[in-house]
Amino acid sequence: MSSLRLGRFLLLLLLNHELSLSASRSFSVDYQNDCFRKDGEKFRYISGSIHYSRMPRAYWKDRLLKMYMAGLNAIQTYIPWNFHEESPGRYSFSGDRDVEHFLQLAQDIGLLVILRPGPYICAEWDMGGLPAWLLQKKDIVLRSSDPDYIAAVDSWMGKLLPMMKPYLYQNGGPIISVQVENEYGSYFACDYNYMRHLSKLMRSYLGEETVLFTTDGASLGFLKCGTIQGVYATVDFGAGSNVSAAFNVQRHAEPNGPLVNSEYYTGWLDLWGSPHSVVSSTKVAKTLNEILAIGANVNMYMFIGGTNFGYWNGAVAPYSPQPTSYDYDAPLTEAGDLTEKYFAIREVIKMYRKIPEGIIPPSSPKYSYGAVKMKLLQTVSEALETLSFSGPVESMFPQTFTDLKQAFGYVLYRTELPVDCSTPTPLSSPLNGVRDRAYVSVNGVAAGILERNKVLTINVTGKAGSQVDVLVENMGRINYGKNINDFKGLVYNLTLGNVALKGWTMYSLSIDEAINQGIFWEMITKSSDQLPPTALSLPAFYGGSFIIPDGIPDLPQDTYISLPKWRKGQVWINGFNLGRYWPSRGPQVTLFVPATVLSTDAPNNVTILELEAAPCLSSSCIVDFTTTPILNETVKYHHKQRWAKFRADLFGH
Ligand code: 6GJ
Repeated sequence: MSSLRLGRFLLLLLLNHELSLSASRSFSVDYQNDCFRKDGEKFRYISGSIHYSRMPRAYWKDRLLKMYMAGLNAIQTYIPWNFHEESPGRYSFSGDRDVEHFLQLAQDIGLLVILRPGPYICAEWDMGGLPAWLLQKKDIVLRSSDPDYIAAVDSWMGKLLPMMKPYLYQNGGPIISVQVENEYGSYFACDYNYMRHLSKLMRSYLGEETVLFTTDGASLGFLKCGTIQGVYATVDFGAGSNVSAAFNVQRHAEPNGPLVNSEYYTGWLDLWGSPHSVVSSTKVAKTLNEILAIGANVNMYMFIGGTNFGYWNGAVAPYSPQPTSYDYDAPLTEAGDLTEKYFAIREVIKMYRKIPEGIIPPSSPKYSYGAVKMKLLQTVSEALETLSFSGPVESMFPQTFTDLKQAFGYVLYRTELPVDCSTPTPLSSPLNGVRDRAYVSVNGVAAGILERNKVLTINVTGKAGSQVDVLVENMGRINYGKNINDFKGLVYNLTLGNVALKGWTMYSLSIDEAINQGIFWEMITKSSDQLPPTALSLPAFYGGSFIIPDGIPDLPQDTYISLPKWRKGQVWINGFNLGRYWPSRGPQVTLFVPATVLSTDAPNNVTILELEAAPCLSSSCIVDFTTTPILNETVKYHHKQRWAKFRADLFGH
């Protein structure tokens, strides 16, 4: 056969394969029989939520396999816009952000995918997944027809959705449905033009046959603004709910079609300063059984929560940030370990569908690498020139992170005392403008901490002209409700007495970049001094390292880092930003350390930014790598205390 004829023959074979593939693959809503149909057959999904952005790429397959072995036939995942477009037009889809690889893994394992690309996703994720650079337009109305918002959404969806199209079920991929926005009925704007625009936009990229859906809380009020013509309406509700009442609400929007709970809560979120949330396995299994018994479709939120690495956590209004752990008391722990809840759910599913036979991947072994001695490297003020890659910015009044074009982390604001303060003088944020926590020092001596909604005034002393440093920490943007346009930094003036402080120099701190460049590590051998033994000391960097010998089978293994007697800060291991620690507030006390960030080829470098006071004048200047997570420490600052203090500061009583 000539090469031309062979080529034609192969092309015909390929086309035939494609056509037969696409011809036989379909997923749709069957309104006559109140069900989904997959390839023409009745289909009910039993799904679980997993967020690829909350676990290392190397662990995706293990988690997905465990979900498959629990009897799930689908998974649900969000795509956080800010995780993939950190600045306009600068995209990242590789490594831990390779969503296509994640989708392919799910398909290879035999799991269908319910995709939730937002653009807003809530999810206890910074600003609900919306990129902070949207706030460059200060009066932008997020999640609306605001033209600047829509332009950014169109651009992002124009990048993302063509990438997703090949993964649609009808095109040979695992994606069976795509959510439009996220619980839009809970948002104040109630902008039908926005929702219509979004659904048209998604259809233009994904085709008319793709099942689009919305999700809202199970109440008529939410459905009023959350549903849109031509997009299938689903609801969400948790364990212990009245299942028939909840689905009756869905029936108001969808008199026919499959019953769907898109977020069946298997646990709940945590907040710094509030007790760890738990939901009983018995309760979760009971309501799950009720849902499956009536033939409804369900997605369990979360099936595995994972971790808010780096600065990715969100916050609940008026202001309570979520911790680094997103364990969620889910059937799989933050570290991917099997729980009693996992098996309780598996037993329920077993009553409704055949469970895969074979080995369930086991919980991972944890290794106790033990104590690592830490040494003071530099205070933030000493490291200013090194850390401020873009150099200082001067202005009469303080600028926000957005003004300074910084999304996450820390900015140091510097000014001077305008007058002598020989007696304690109030330094205040009268309009509650510290977003979110400020570490104040005068002439290099720690003076106190201002905190959003909690501490609006501290007292300072010093001579006129004394240098005042205010290190402001962004603790995570509100991810739910009308205040998600959560600007960070000093968003209103600070006052000394009753006079606004003027004449500011601001340093955006590129800490992650500096640590990745090893900037601190030249000094670890030199440093021997410590900070003075005060209750509150200057924000400072500490370093330590430990060796994991190579050639020992199975090492490195996962572990947890405990920071006994440290108070609050950020921790990096080998340059990987593990997240925030705040054992002085709780309930989380240890941080999960995936083995993927550890090395047997070189010393493992631990870098800590301690914001309040390190335990380094005693023998406990250590961090400890242990085998056990602690997420439920007794809370030191419960919300009742918090509100009383906030009210007293604001109203003086
Ligand atoms: C869902 O609505 C959301 O769609 N949900 C929660 N909502 C309450 C928000 C705080 C009061 S908590 C857990 C889930 C996720 O945030 C989900 O993204």
